[in-house]
Amino acid sequence: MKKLLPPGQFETTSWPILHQGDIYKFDETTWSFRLFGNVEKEITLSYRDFMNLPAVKSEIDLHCVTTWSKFGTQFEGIPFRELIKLASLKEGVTHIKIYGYYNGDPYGYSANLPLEPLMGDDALFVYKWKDDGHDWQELSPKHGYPLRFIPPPSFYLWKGTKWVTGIRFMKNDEAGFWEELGYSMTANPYKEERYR
Ligand SMILES: Nc1nc2c(c(=O)[nH]1)N[C@H]1C(S)=C(S)[C@@H](COP(=O)(O)O)O[C@H]1N2
Ligand SMILES: [Mo]
Repeated sequence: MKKLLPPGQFETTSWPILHQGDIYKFDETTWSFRLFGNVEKEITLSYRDFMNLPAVKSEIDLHCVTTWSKFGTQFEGIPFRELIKLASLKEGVTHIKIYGYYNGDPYGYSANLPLEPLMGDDALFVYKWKDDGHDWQELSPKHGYPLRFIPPPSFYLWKGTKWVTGIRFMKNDEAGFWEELGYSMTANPYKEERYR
């Protein structure tokens, strides 16, 4: 895959760790994932339900708004589109929010995204990764174990919610955790959309 460094970014080969709050401790007995908002019927998945969905492996570049970019990382995970297949969306859904754990609140973190660009192999709920310096391995708790979202490379990495707990389907765009604090709604690194 060709490397294209977005403006204002530098390349790193390490995978830095960035988040607010404490690190979620996985407990399969209490873990669940909700599909809610503008859907005909809300759905709640167990960890087993989620992990039984078809998975893919793909290489996705990471661009963090703090200016590091990491190229050539491979991820294994469940494509966003597999979750769409489970939910019947109401007419007019254009955006989604992916929720995740933050300081004891399962829905304390969120990031908004448009629905349309998330249908490919580069929008994954990830549980394994590898790169040139690391063989295939489980995602560590710090990177979002048991499941974290990795967005397409046309979005900064704060759109990649760790410790995911649900997707809300929306008829309007709505700010998430960082967007409320002044970060970009659209967050395209190639257009250097950092703030709003
Ligand atoms: N639940 C949760 N997910 C989160 C965050 C967070 O604070 N809480 N931080 C985001 C930000 S700002 C970034 S840059 C990426 C960093 O992912 P990494 O630590 O795996 O590199 O996670 C994103 N996902
Ligand atoms: Mo970030």
